[in-house]
Formats: sequence, structure tokens, C-alpha cells
Amino acid sequence: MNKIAASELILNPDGSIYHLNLKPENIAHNIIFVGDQNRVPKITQHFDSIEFETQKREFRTITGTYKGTRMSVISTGIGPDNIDIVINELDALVNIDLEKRTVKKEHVQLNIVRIGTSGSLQKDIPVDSFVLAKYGLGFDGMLHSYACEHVLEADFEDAFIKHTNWSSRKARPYIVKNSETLEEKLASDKVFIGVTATAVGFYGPQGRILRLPIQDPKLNSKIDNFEYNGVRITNLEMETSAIYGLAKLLGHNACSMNAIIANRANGTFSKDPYKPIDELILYTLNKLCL
Ligand code: R1P
Repeated sequence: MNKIAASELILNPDGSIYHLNLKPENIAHNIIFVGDQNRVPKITQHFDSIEFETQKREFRTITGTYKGTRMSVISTGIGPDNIDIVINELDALVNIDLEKRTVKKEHVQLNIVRIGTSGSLQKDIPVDSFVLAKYGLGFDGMLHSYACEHVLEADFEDAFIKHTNWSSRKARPYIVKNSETLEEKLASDKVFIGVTATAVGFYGPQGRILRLPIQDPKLNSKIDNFEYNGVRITNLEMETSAIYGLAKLLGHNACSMNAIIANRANGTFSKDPYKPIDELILYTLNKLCL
């Protein structure tokens, strides 16, 4: 069995994994991702009990139980580059023997649910509503570093590229589906379902113009009128596609839930953005425990 070198799988002096500061026993197999590190205790304040807490950089983890189910809540910070770190390190904690530095024979599957914030691209998906991503649509290009063709929705991608006349100077958009099992648990008539697009930045990459002209000012309106097999692109944020892509490649379940705090189609922003997030936290925790 191939031993993974110290430079490739980096451990801290106490044996914990490099960025997340975690050892295998510190995490549950049900994991909630949030972007903001201050959102972690907003979730775990509802827990029955807490057994572990740590933080390094923007990666804060609290593990405990909610209604008897063991869960870890982890902040990923902003962006798909951070998701590459978080999912690879979590997978290593469960599927690599850190002492021997070899891949374990038995595969452990994690359930990963993101509770995030996002901007709606559709006029009829208002601020303060919830969106569940059936697909992640990545503009970030992160997944292309891996051998990933087998998890991609190639026809869907081609239709999107043609519809938007996507610039060949930018990374090819990639599309990956969620976990149907998690979608079944989390869906209800309170939640819009669609495609969540993931951008590699907040301003130009999401079509926001402050002082810099952007490559394609019509891109957001082309995105919002695109439809494929009855699904449309509902919202824009910065993590979902990377989560779906890496989770699928590594054999984990993933589903992304977002509270809509801005509506890009009509220019509105939530009057109280913490309210929909707090509501989405309780909604998701309770659905996961049913
Ligand atoms: C940008 O403000 C951040 O907010 C959204 C975006 O995806 C990005 O991470 O999500 P979170 O509130 O979960 O961080």
C-alpha cells in the first residue's frame, strides 16, 4: 500500500490535520458547513450537548449532538478554494489512516449539508426565502484539477455554455448533482429547488459593477433565463459547486441550503438578513433529525 508523504498529507505536531486542526475522533459523520465562523455557535446553541471545539484560521469546528444525532458544524470561510481544503481534510480524517499514512480499506461516507447565504437570480424567489440546490454549477474551475469527468453533467454544461456564449478565456462551467437522499430529507414546500451557481469572487465574478467594467454585463440576465429539463438557475454564491464536486468524487453525500438575503434580479436586500439564516438553521437541523 502506497504511503502518502509528509509533504502531501500534512499533520500538526499533535497529530491533527494541518488546516482544520482536527483528529478523527473530533468529528461526526453528519457535518454542517457554514461560511461565516460566527454562524457555527448560532447552530450549536441549539445542541443538546457539546463535546469538542477548535479553531484555526477561518476553520472553526464544534461537535455535539442535536436531538440525539451527533453532528459537527464547521466554518469553511469564503470560496471554493477553501472547500478544497476542508473536504479533502475531512475525507482524510475518515478514510486515511493518519499514522500509517495509507488509505483505509473500509470507506466511510459523510453527510455534508451547507447552510449558507446567497443572492437570488430570479424575481419570483424573494429575499428571506430558502433555496435547495439540486445541482451545483461551478464557474470556479476548482474541480478541473481532479479527474472529474465521470461526475459531471456534460450535456447540461454544453447547453449552458451555448446559451450564455461563455467566454473561452474563463474556466469551463461544471455541473454536479446533489445527494438525492439528503434532498429528500431537506425538501418541502417551504423551499425553492433549482441550480445554485458558484462564483470564484463576489464582485466582477458575480456581475457586480462598482468601478470596474466586467467581461459580459449581460451574463446574469442570460443565466436567469436559462432552463434545462425544467430546472433553472436560482441563485449565486461561492461554495456549492465545489462541495458537490468533491463530495461526489470522494464518495460522500452533499446538499446545499441557502437563505436568500439579496435579490439580484430586482436589486433588493433583506431588511434583517440574520432572520432567514436563523430560520434556515432550525429548519435544516430539524429536517436532518427526522
Ligand atoms: C460572501 O459574502 C459569502 O457569503 C455567502 C457566499 O457563498 C460567500 O461565502 O455564503 P456564507 O454566508 O455561507 O459565507
